[in-house]
Amino acid sequence: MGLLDNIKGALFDLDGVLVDTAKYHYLAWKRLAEQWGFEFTEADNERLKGVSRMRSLEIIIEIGGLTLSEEEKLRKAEEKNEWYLQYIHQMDHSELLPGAKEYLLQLKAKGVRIALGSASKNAVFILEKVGIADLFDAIIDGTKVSKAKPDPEVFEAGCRELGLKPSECVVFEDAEAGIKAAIAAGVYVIGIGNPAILSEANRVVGGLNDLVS
Ligand code: B16
Ligand code: MG
Repeated sequence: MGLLDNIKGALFDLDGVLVDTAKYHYLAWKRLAEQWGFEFTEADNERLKGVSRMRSLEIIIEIGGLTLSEEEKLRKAEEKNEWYLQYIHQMDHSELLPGAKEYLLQLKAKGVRIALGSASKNAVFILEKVGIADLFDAIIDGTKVSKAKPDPEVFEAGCRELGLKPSECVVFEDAEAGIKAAIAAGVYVIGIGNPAILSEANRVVGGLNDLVS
């Protein structure tokens, strides 16, 4: 715990760390798969966590054994996003994961600077819906980076926007790709979720509520 007492910056992934938007991504992707006439299971959905929208679509196309032109891919990704937006439009503060807001407030009270490091292009909208947007000193999301996790770009940009060195920061991540991205950026990473899946993280906790004191 000593390390967490001395950090100057904290970078948070969104889906799976602060909110559970994976269930809405799942519903929207499933609807697309049903249109195509194949089943998309919750186990398949695990492969999409932390992965960009276009890469997610490519995985689904692979599962369904389909071939799409680049133009069709863009159209289908847009269609999925419209359904996803309808789901997340209903979100409110009750959808924050346990301990998320409390932990952010606790870090802020200690003077720790806070950044978002998410692959989502809908991140700002979601932060506003659940009422925590104003707690962030920097927001790096899918609209600001060109290389998806496991590339370190998102976390490198987060440290830079906070004006801190990677060695002064910590990343909170629920996805394997995100943990690899944090390691590649040289940031200490705390995995959120199952230790068997997140074995590359420096430390794993069940949720942010385990860190609230
Ligand atoms: P969007 P994170 C990721 O969020 C999700 O885990 C992933 O399933 C999704 O495809 C990706 O955002 C892109 O989201 O379609 O909203 O741009 O975990 O990086 O916060
Ligand atoms: Mg995530």
